[in-house]
Amino acid sequence: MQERYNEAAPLPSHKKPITVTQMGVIMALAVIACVGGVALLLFSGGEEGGETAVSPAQPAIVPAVNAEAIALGQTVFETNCVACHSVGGGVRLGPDLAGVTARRDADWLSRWIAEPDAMLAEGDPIATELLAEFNNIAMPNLQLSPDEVASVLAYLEQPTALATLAEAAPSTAGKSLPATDTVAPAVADAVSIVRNPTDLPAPITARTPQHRVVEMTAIEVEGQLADGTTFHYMTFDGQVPGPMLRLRVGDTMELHLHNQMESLLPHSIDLHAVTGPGGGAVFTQTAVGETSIFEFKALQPGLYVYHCATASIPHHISSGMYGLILVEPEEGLPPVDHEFYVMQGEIYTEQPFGTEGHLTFSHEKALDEDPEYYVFNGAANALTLDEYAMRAEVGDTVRIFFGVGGPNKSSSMHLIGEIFDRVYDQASLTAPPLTDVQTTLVPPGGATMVEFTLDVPGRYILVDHAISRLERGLVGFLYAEGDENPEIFSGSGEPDASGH
Ligand code: HEC
Ligand SMILES: [Cu+2]
Repeated sequence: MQERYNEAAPLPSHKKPITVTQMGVIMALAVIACVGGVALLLFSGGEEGGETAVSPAQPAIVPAVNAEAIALGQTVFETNCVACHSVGGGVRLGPDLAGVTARRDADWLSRWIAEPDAMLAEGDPIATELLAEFNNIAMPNLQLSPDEVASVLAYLEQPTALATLAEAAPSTAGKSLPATDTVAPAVADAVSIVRNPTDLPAPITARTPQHRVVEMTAIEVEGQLADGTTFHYMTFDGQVPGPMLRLRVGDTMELHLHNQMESLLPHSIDLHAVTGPGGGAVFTQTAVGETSIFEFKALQPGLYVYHCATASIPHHISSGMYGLILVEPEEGLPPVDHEFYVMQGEIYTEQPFGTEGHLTFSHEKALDEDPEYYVFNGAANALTLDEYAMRAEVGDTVRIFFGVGGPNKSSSMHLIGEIFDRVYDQASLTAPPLTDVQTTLVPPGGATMVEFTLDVPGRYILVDHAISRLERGLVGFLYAEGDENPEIFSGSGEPDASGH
């Protein structure tokens, strides 16, 4: 039983004794299950309407109709506005909105929330002044419906009304109104955003410089973060990481970035393979429904990170907007049997790790660099699932293109049970590789290329050796099929049968 890491990921047919390390991992996993359960209990048992900081100036009684609008407005606000605004919590990318309904005219406010881009384009004097005051960061058009605009204004007018109401009559109103720390149910039709680690372009064979046209689309999507848990991801082409781009030194790339009509926010791309200010971000700030184009020449070989560079940048990156671009040297890379594409990231949710439901992004935790989830290829434990696990045969040479989207944490990349024969440190493909490496450091916005040969069959476990992160979703499997190799590895420890 304890080998069954995940119900959805049955083991391959070859069974073998588990090692001490694997045992450790398995026990850790048991702990996760327990901790997760406790967290959930604590969470669901939490007080309703826990926000009790009620200002005495607020009216104690709110008409039911208004309360509904305020509740909707709070949801709209938490989904669309918290990345840039607080209500009474201080300035973020945009102004603190406490008291904004008192300091601005109602018509101005409704129009501003609906179409700030149009008002800025017209040169509205208040908007222009605000823009200058906030470092020329323009508030995006969030495509809200008139109802949503009205409700968010109702909420901004009485931001603590619900808490007051819940306190005044906890038995009735407290039940039907969303308290500030409840969780919305998981989105029913949320999709898998996990990119299969085998999904990458083949090695380049053309050995003269070429012009390549690449189309990418910024897609915001409700995705599965963990079992029973969903999250609003932002992606390149719908998956995390974005597509791996592959070209040869001397190639030119013409990149077309589309931003879907359905997006809430503008998006852009900064590729570390680019030489020029902003790495592409200057040319590609792309409004909802639009397309931008830029071109660059790949001057230096290497494995580079790309990411969205639209404010709030940590919000966009942590929500999934990163990928790798490989610039092969003129002579190409040495051939190997398998290439895999893996990236590490962090996810900052308001709700603690293990909470079921639709989790919301926490700007505070992103600022504090205090993530709830760590992920390989976008979702918790994704690469342990049968459909996404890496597979090879004994005797094969394996190469992993590994990057850290982050945005904040370095990875101590390690494959339990294997030694990297070659590490292209810092993803430099022109310096000689390091040899015989156990663990390699990869900084945020950085990458590495590792190569090794599999000598012994079984399951190898990809981790960040900052190993607490394993209990927050950061783990992947690599299965090697083939004949046992007792000369290199054998033992007679407890086989599968023992309990916990
Ligand atoms: C990407 C960041 C961002 C998001 C998301 C955002 N805003 Fe803003 N907002 C700003 C910035 C920056 C300003 C001030 C500068 C300007 O004029 O654009 C601003 C200004 C405002 C103002 C004027 C404040 C004042 O003091 O007059 C209001 C009201 C406002 N936003 C409401 C909202 C609401 C409601 C939402 C969500 C539906 C929202 N904003 C989402 C960045 C954002
Ligand atoms: Cu973005």
